[in-house]
Amino acid sequence: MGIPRELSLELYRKMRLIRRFEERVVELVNDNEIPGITHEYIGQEAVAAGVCAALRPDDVITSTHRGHGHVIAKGGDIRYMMAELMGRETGYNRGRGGSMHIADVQLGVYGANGIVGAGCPMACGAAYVLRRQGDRVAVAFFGDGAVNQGVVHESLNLAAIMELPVVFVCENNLYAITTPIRSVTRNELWRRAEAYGMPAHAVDGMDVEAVYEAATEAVARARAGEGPTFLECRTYRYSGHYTAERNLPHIRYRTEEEIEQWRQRDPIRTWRRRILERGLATEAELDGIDREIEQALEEAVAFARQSPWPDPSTALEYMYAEPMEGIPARGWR
Ligand SMILES: Cc1ncc(C[n+]2csc(CCOP(=O)(O)OP(=O)(O)O)c2C)c(N)n1
Repeated sequence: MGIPRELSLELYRKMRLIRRFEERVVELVNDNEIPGITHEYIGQEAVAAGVCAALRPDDVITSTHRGHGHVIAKGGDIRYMMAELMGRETGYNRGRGGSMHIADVQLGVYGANGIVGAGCPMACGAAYVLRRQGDRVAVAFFGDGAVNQGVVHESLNLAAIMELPVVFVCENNLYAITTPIRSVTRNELWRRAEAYGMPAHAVDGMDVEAVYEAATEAVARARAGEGPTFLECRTYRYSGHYTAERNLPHIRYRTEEEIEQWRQRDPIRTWRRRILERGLATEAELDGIDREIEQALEEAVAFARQSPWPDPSTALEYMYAEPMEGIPARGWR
């Protein structure tokens, strides 16, 4: 019954890796080894892990400013991620993109994105092309705040009328920076997508199994040519909107009690317990996975630290796409 052993352990491993990667990243931001700030995904791990487990390697995703979890769940290499965050030449984007812009086209990661909602039209565009090439699927991850962006509504409408193979994954963590969703959106988020004519429903985003099952169904629909689905995954970020929020004690928009209530439903702890209850693994086996993750993390940090900085003389490289011969046919050249 339920998810088989191998996948159960893989989901555990992915969620735990995302959590520990981010905890390590926060330490490195505090130590100024990672410049600037990052947006933590801690608490939301079940969404990325559950959705990406339902995908094939050749499917694609678009991500958000809170994208580390999505990239790791899609199979991203944490050595290249750590190097990217530290601004090194060996990073996914040669140190130019940083935390908010990790992309790996081969891996099907069409970019994390700092523009709220912008991943939705990108996923539609990708899906439009993918559909002509076979049965690949595009997933757009975005937050509850993005649901009030016009571009998201255009994307939902377009995907519905064109029956595009897209799964819209809204991670409703209740807040857009400090704005509670209830103060800007009256009805249930999934109902808006339903109005555009696609299956849409709410999912427990703290339960990786529920997310995996909902995503599997949505992906199967898309693959079969039956068009888009909208999943509102109800989840919570334990940390502030971004790393520096902890230095802004006057910013108060949620209570300690609320945070604690969600922590009680921690997706990793819950899943670990369920694995043990189902007899799919022993404590020792799960501890072994935890240890492997710690080692992989330290290797990633060491890899990044030993990697060279980009050569300043190349600062202007990779700023613009190379124009393709003959496109546009007439125009600016
Ligand atoms: C188009 C656009 N408008 C505003 C912003 C500023 N901004 C950055 S993050 C954010 C809130 C996003 O909230 P949500 O979509 O719920 O994602 P979450 O941060 O909760 O993951 C806003 C308004 C932006 N980056 N892009």
